[in-house]
Amino acid sequence: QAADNPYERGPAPSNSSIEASRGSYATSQTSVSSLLVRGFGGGTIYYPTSTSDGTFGAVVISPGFTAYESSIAWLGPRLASQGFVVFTIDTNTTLDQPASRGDQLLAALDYLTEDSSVRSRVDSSRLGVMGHSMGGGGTLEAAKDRPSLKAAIPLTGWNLDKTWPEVRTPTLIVGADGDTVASVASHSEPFYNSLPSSLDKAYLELRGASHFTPNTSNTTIAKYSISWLKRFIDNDTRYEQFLCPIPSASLTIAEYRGNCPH
Ligand code: 9J3
Ligand code: ZN
Repeated sequence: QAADNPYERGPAPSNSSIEASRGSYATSQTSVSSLLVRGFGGGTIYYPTSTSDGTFGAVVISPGFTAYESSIAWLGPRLASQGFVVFTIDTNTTLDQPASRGDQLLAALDYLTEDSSVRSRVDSSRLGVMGHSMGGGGTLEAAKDRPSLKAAIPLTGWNLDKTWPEVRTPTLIVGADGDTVASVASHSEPFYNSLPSSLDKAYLELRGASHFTPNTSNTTIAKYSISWLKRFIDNDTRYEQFLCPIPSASLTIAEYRGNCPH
């Protein structure tokens, strides 16, 4: 790791390294039973197997309405292999609303850093949140409630609250151009627009995508999520090149907005 950034992990990135199905770290996983925790519904922790690179930043990920952790499981090894501890969770009930999902993301972060079997591998000062749909709505709730979080990424997020000027956490909003459940016009775009203009923020609209695109492996979601988490959880400016200048529209990107440089 570079002397000027004690948090940087892994080799210098390239476009192919952030698009790859796995990063440079071999990963392990451990299940967390819902019977042994309070405040969320258990889940699976994915983490770099080696302890020789010190601690890692961590991210908790919530599924959406009626869904289970299986619906976001692909992100576990995908992100962990790049050098993060990743906790995909179940919620207390699959019908929990976004505010509850936000509380549950924070409870799971607390469990991860204080009680879990991998707590010694986690840097408790470098944490982030992600989620799909109502879990994305919960991601915004968690960031609003805990401004010490370093990164937030709602994926086709859904929330009745459209205004997020309170957020102080660098936030990447991911929407889908063909989403008819949480249309970008009613959800992701107002979320993005309402975040403070001074905040490190970005809006990625996936092209040819639906509300459920975040439920299966997706290279565009992965490469920009990895870059955002690296840039803001690890303060790893090697990843700034993938975020700024603003990526152009393409076969997979309908629109990208943001404030650069970060
Ligand atoms: O988590 C989601 O998929 C939220 C979208 C939804 O079904 O909202 C209807 C109440
Ligand atoms: Zn609001």
